Amino acid sequence: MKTRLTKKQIEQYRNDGFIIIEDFLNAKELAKWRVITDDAVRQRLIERNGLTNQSNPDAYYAQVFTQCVRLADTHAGMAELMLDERLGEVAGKLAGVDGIRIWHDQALIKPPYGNPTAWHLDNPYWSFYSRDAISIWVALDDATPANGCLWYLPGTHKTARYDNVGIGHNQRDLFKVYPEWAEIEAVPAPAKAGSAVFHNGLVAHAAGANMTPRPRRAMTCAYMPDGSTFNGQQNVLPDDYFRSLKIGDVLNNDKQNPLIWRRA
Ligand SMILES: O=C(O)CCC(=O)C(=O)O
Ligand SMILES: [Fe+2]
Repeated sequence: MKTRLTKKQIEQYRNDGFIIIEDFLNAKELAKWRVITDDAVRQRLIERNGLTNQSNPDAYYAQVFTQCVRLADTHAGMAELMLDERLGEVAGKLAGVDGIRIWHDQALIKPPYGNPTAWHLDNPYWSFYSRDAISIWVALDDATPANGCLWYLPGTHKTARYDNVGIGHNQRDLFKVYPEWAEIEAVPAPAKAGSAVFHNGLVAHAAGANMTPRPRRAMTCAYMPDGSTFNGQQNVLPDDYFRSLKIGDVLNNDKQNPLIWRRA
């Protein structure tokens, strides 16, 4: 795993709101991530389909990607991958924070000839608001403009508010909320299998359609800076925990949001 970051990479991440790290995983690690992700997704679809977005496979959103959230909760191999301190270290150093907790992992498999992923922001969906939230998106297949690699509107994390839109049928819905972004030229983030893209939770991003007869697999994880507080939204919080929280409470439950890295 390529954990060394240059000053230039950190600067680029902070300016653009995203960065591609080529060959983040080596060949052996990539092989392991593929096997574990495939197994965890297969198991989730068979055993707990209701926890996926595949209960109605004909729905538009089901054909954007097969989405399996918090696989580390139900798959020991995935837990081992996701709890790796090195992932938190890279995320934390890019974000410039002192500690990194897992918000949720998620596998995102864009199916053959799958729908595009409409422009959106991530952090507004979650139960905390932070300008330093960050996600990792690891390509398990070569992600290209042909099969639905990510695209970004660079710099938008700097002016984003916590307003958002759902990932619906219209690519351009986000511009109803942020008309000032509609003229920005989008930048693709092609990523060879094993490469990783990190992005800020407030940067505008999207993915194109998969115009190939093969799936485009990605394993991702969203991170919460340590010390973040509850904003009143449930998102992936279990009912009991959600009901016990008051707005402003620190989200420091180590089982729900493991602290995987702390600055030395
Ligand atoms: O993989 C995709 O199509 C979208 C990914 C995304 O929105 C994310 O990782 O936040
Ligand atoms: Fe996203």
